[in-house]
This record gives sequence, C-alpha cells and structure tokens, in this order.
Amino acid sequence: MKMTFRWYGSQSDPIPLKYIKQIPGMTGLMGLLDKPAGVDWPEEEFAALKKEVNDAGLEIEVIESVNVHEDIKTGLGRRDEYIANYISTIRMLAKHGVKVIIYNFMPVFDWLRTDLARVIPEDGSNSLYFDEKDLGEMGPLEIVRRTAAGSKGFSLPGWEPERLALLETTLKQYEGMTPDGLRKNFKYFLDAVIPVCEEVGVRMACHPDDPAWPIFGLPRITHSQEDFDKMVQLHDSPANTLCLCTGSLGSNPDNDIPAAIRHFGKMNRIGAMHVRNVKYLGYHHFREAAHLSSTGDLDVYEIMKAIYETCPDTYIRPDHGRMIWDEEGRPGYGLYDRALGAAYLNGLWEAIVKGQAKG
Ligand SMILES: [Mn+2]
Repeated sequence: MKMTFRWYGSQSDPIPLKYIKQIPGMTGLMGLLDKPAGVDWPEEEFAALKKEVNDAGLEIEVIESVNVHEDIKTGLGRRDEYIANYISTIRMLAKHGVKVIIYNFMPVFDWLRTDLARVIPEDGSNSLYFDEKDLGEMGPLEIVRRTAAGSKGFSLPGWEPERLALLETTLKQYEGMTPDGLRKNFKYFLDAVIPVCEEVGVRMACHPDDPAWPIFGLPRITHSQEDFDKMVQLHDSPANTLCLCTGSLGSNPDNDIPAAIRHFGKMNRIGAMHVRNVKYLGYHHFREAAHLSSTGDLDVYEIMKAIYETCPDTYIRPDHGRMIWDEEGRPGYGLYDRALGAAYLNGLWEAIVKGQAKG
C-alpha cells in the first residue's frame, strides 16, 4: 500500500508540499495539471510539476484526474481528436513514471453536494453534505445559476458561470441517451486507450459516480458492483481498473464496500483507492464523517483488511476530510482532517500487517 495525498498544485492549493511530506508515512501525491478535458497535456508543464514534487521528497505516480471530454461520452463531434489527445497524454505521463490515471465517466457533472460546510452538531466541525430533498424541483441549470449567485452551498465542479451556455448544449446532447448507449461510448474510449496503457505500463482507474445514483435524469453507469462488473468487461485487461472510492460508492448503503473491494481486488482490477467514511441520514441523504469507523457508517477496519487481503500494493489516499480547527480551505480538501485520516489508515494497516504475521 502506498499512502498518497490529493494536491491541486502550488498555484491553487494552499497546502505546501512540505506539510504533506511531514504526514507520517506519506509517499506521494495524487496530482494533476489544471487542464480542461480534451487537452493534450504539455510535457514541459508536467515535467516541472514532477520536479517540484520530487524535490519535496514525494512521488507523483498517480494522476487525478485526466478528465474525459463530453464529446467522448456522448460519442459526438470531435471525439476521435479528443481521444488522440488523451492517448498522447497517457504516453507522456508514462514517460515520466506515472503508473495510474484516475478519471470518471459521469455525464456532465462530477460530484454533487447540497451543502459544502454542514456543521456537525456533535463537535462544531463541518463537512460536505447531500440531501436530495434540497434539490427540490430544481434542474441542473437552475442549480448552476444558484451556485453562480453564491446562494446556498451547491457545488457543481467544472461548471463555472461563464460555461452556463455550454452546459445547456451539453445537457441536450444527452437527451434520450440510455445507460447502454453511454456504455457503448465508454467501450469505444476504452478500446482506444487501454491497448496504449498496456504498451506503456499505465493503469486507467475509473472513479464511481458520486452520489452513487442517477441525478437529473442523466444516465450514470458506475455506481454499483454490477455496474463495475460490466465496466471491466467492456475491455478486459489488467489496465482497465477502478479507483474504488469508499465514500462515493458508499453513499448508497446498498453497496457493500468491503465485499466490492474483495471482488475487484481478487480480479486485479483495483488501480487506486480513496478511503473515507459516510454518515447516513436518510434516503439519498448523507454527510461526510471523519475517517474513524465509529464516527460514520462504514467499517474502515474491514475496508483496510479487504485491501490488505486482495490488493495490498494499491495506491491509497485519505479522501475528503472535515474542516476542523478553524481551517479555511478547499471544501473536502483541507490539511488537518485528511492528515488525521492518513494517520488512522496507517495505524489500521500496521495492526492488520502485524496481526497477520502473528497468525
Ligand atoms: Mn473519491
């Protein structure tokens, strides 16, 4: 297991690399270049990032994310051009030692929450929160408009106000698309990129839908074990893997997370892990909790044990943390609670390893 930390780059992440390096057991980053989907990443920019990270004593073997352009997901327009750019980026990253590329195949929207700083009454910290009831009758356009107006905490990553017009067009492109239609486009993408990954020694790792159910009537095809069984079959290869995010998949209590890890771990189809905890508050209603099992509804010990038993060499990062100790930062991505999370996960790991050794 390699413990890593998500970092957004020195231009937009207030956390110095030195602080990340000082978290015990931290080996590297899940890092990125801030580029729009479809762009062929410039090699000199990545080489500079890698040098900066390596100079801080950290590795950058995992990229999160290289985003997939909507034309690839809808099978329209310039998809072949964007796939060619994606392949060029894979080759460039492999040349610089990258082993895993995380991405997702969610139509239009990445993760969605209805409050980015919901106070946890027990201790006054706050965390990301979702209640489907808060969406009411609002459609995506209205929610993006409200986000732009700064009302409530709605967040739709990637849909800044200036892209509203584009959003309307993109939503139209999905009208009438079924999950199988989306899957067909997914296969087209995987058939193109996975052989390149095999050639250069990179694994693609697909992140689940978050939350783990369809939103706004858009097709979503990566939010259950059954979905990922289909996904790994679309192009059967050890390079076609999951980034198993316990909090995203676990937002639906029907998903048995340790069982899913064991299932895909035994198949050698886990390329990376995001580990965090979730507190269920009702139907399609949850908030994010501290990593410690007893503060939420996931059994994080069982999760780490499943990783140890079936994919012990994977990359892991503590996923979203709460905001604690009055930290001001990117929602979900502050320093303190994620550092506590890493320490806790490392502690569980040590106990599991030593417990196994004693038999
Ligand atoms: Mn995640």
